[in-house]
Amino acid sequence: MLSEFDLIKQYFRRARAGNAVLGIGDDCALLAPTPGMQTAISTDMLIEGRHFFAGADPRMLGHKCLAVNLSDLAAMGARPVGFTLGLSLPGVDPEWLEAFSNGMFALADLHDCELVGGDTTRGPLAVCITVFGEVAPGHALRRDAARAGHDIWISGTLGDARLALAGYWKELAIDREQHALAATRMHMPEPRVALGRALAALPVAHAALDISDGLVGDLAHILDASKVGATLGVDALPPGPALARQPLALRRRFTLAGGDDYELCFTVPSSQRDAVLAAAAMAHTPVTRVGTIDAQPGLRLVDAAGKALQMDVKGWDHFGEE
Ligand code: TPS
Repeated sequence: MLSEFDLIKQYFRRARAGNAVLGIGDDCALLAPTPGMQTAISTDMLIEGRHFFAGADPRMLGHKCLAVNLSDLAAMGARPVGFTLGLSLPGVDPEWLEAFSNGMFALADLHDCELVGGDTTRGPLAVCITVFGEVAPGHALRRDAARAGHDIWISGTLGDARLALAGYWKELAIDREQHALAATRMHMPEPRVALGRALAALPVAHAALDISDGLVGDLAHILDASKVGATLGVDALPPGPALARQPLALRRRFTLAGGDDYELCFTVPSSQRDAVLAAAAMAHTPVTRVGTIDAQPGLRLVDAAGKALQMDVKGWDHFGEE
């Protein structure tokens, strides 16, 4: 049986040099921040049974646990630098650890984000990651920066992760192939780091967040923080490729309030549409304009003809359901 120290050495300590002055192995890691830059920090915890199913594929799980954290850096416009990993494991399963760490490091390397420390313990399967990033002062994409007259934009597509969940829950009968397509989105989200950084570099005011609890619930955070309202074109919301094959009512529900999307929702003055499209092209990330920020508080939903839609949708809430 591997000891905790052997386990870390075997699966989480790596030979390659990284960004840290001192990486894993001492009581603390030492990072040397780039002079003049601000540090962006975020933590996301994933618990078996709540954020992922028991028996989840370990390689994809390793990817997703880091991806949802990188998504928070993306939503701030920050460049990833490093992360720490807190891991609670029911036991030592070498095959599981190999696959988990490979999935996690494949994404970490893609973003030059180094594992600089962490802790492992025996317990129910749970993964807690804290990421560190850097952003130039005044450039972070804050939730309080939306203003009346801004366009609302979304990266990528929405709702496929929720469709996959509906399949697993047997809430809906979904064609096998379509479910597999949707499940890829649920298990392997792509953090929009390049887009976030390109947006942060634009010399205009902008707000952003990443959509984890569903667009309606998450957009409300921007509206609250910025003290504004919004009009959202429900049928302008881009559905994922699997959800696109589903009926209109379901498309509307799952694009508005799916959850687990990890796309960016951001607002930019409407005078800057070309600049947004140029930033998106540079980041190789599709973006869609889906609504406008208004001075009038509240969220108004409209259809393709601009007609008001009454829909009872809300975001994902771990505590609200009880
Ligand atoms: C087994 N789900 C879990 S957490 C979350 C969503 C949509 C929102 C973000 O959470 N049940 C299982 N797997 C899943 N992926 C879901 C439910 C869906 P947080 O705010 O904690 O980051």
